[in-house]
Amino acid sequence: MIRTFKTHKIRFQQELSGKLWEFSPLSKDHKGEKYQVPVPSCWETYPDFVSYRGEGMYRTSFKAGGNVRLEFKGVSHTATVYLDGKEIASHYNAYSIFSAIVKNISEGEHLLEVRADNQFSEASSLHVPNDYMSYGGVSRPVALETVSDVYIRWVHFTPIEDNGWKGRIEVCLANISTEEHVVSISSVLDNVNCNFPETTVSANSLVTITEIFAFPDAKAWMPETPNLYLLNTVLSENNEPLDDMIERVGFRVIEIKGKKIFINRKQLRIKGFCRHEDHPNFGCSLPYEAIAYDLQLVQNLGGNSIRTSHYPNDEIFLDLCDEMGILVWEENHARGLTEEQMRNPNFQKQCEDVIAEMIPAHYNHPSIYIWGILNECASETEYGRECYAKQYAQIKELDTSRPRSSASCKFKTDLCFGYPEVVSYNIYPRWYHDTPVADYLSDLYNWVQEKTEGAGKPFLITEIGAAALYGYRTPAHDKWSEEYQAQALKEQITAVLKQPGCSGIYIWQFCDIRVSKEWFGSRPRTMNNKGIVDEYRRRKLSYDTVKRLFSSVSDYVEE
Ligand code: ADA
Repeated sequence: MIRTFKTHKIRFQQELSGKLWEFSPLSKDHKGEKYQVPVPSCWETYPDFVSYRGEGMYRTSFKAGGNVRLEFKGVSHTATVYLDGKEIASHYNAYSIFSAIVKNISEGEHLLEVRADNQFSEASSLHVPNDYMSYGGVSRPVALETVSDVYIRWVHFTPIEDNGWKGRIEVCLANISTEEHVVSISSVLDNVNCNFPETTVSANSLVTITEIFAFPDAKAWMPETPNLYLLNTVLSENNEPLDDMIERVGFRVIEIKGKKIFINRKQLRIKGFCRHEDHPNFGCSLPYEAIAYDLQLVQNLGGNSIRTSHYPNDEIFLDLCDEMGILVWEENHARGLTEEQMRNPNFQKQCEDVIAEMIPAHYNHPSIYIWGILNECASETEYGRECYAKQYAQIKELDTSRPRSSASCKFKTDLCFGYPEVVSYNIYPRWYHDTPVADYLSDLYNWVQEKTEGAGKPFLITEIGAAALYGYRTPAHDKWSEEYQAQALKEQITAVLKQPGCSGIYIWQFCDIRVSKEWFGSRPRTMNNKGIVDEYRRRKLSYDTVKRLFSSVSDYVEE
């Protein structure tokens, strides 16, 4: 599965994942070994590679000809791609989409090879030993397409509420030939025909056309009524349809007014979970059914949002959140980087690339209501502030329709609250320190209001929680017991939901996850055990505590 809906009818598209590929570990310890493995997958889920950190070559073949476009939804975490033995692409980062076009290849069978590398190195500023696992493999779907010389690169839809529903449709066209092309573009959404003026695309260039159209009969996308519409755009030349792009959109507008976050004019109360893409059977390559199961648990718990900690998520996850009405905080890839790590010469470019790939690819998902950056990075330093400022500015250039934020752990030293629309904090009273939650939270909230440029802005708690080892039960209610976690979460959730001016909470975290054994944290089981469910999604005592508290308040704040 590439997406949960077909994105092309005219353009030829074939999924190259969803079947077995050949895998060869490129390591002296596995010399000459070859395996048949499913793609997408992580090699840590192959019987003899549970802790393999190195390189692996994946091979498959396909039949095609003409202008071939290969799209990789994610290769973990550094990829080099070869077609018929010739390098055609390389990409850093497991969590963002990249593609390659090879023009005018001969009709017939072709060899596709993908070298994946999950090693840490000085060249890698974002994938570093961390409190999550950096898996290896072709970890997300792969699509093969053939495109005409002039084709649709992307289509973006921005809902507008203006005496009824309108929408701005932007279409980016690419001409990969040496001749100029004059094309016509027409879209259909909810039976409304949206025609663009004839467009000339010069040789070897890109052009973006934009129009606003009215959709008087459209129904709003809301968590409780996630109405979705297909936006079907066709490119024709001389009245011959050459290409198409089918996107799926929802009519919802996110607004910030004072300290409040609104969706279609209703004030949101966020009841969320931070979730890593992690599972003992799948690594970070969770299939559709496993993702859907997680989302069903989130809704069963009374949750209405997921924070994609700490990287852009798979499109199948976002498609399901669109369909199930689950709000998403999506963030670029970074966790807990120090100023020294942020001074890695590759850091700024590698962050910029993730943002530049994440936002255009995920722009149309109505479930995403906010963009996040740089989880717990050095926002208390002057250099860090410059980096945050650049990344917030980059997001604003790519998307003015959504607020921005960053989850900070810099208690009373954060310098960066002047840039984002929403102020967010990760706090762990009752776990890393035994301060009463309400006192700690109100002291922090008041400091933000009195001493920072975050005053008067919406305020979110983006992490709070405690660990519990599944099955460790004790009447002593000691730390690491399920009883302790349930008690801590009860105090934490109650305090956050009561905090005036606070728009909601993300519990850390949905499920227990594997962490890089190279990380200094030395977590029990080499796992982060703060899940409400364990890694197999077995419920801990805190599950019912969270469910009771989240279900006791609505998704919206009554005025
Ligand atoms: C931080 C971090 C999370 C996780 C958490 C914890 O807030 O953002 O990724 O490491 O701490 O479990 O301590």
